[in-house]
Amino acid sequence: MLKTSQQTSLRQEQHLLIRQLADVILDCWHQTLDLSPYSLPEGLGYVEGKLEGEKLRIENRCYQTREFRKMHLELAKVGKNLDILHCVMFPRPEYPLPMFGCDIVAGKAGISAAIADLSPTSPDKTLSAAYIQELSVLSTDKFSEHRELPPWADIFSKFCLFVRPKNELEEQHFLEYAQQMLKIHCQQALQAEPLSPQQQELYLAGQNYYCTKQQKNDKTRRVLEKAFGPDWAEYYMKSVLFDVPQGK
Ligand code: BLA
Repeated sequence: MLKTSQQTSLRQEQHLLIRQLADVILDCWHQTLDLSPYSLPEGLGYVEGKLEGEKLRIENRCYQTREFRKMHLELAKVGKNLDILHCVMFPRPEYPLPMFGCDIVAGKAGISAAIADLSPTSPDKTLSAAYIQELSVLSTDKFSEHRELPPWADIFSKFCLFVRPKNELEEQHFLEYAQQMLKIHCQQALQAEPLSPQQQELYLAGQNYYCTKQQKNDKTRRVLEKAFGPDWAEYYMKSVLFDVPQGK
């Protein structure tokens, strides 16, 4: 049931906005950061599953840098009609950096969810003055439908953009927002200074809190459970999508 061999890239089969954002993310990573490979648990680079209903295919790319423990870009396809992009950048606990995360879910009727955020990991759950200053310039009012966040989502910052884009123009506005946010983040990361060991513990706790909350997203879990069963879904959410970083 599980296939781990490398198949032709899913990317060509994905919704245009997903392909564009995947390109933007990879370009930004390659252009600004000094990337090394990051190994996912054995066999989880490319995965296929089918229990009931439609086939789910997952393709993962993962890197690490001086500043980031793990930078994960995932493309997934459920049957012919559901395309997903998922991306999270986990900072190394040495640095006081927020978590960049984004998710696009595209169905037959278009994109139902597009979200991008830089989520704080600091003890007081706020972004630094430098981030706030840069992010304040970005505009979130170019969308006709902003979506309400679910109850578990108290991890996101006030700069979180969560929309259902109504047309190509709004899709491009989302792409632009995510790109600007990512650019700000990579620039800030390059200037980050290491924390004291006591502070590191606090920021690590902030990352743990973020991961614990993201693991409560039932919509993600349900898609994975349908294709792979509940045990595998639990394992995948805890060890690949939102693995809680280890302290020293
Ligand atoms: C929503 N995520 C969803 C939805 C699906 C997935 C099917 C519902 C779409 C909708 O409500 O219109 C599925 N997302 C997946 C799957 C993967 C995935 C299967 O990433 C991976 C294999 N989710 C994230 C990240 C964020 C995120 C990094 O992975 C934010 C930074 C957010 N996704 C997120 C939120 C919702 C969502 C907030 C809406 C949840 C809700 O309305 O209950």
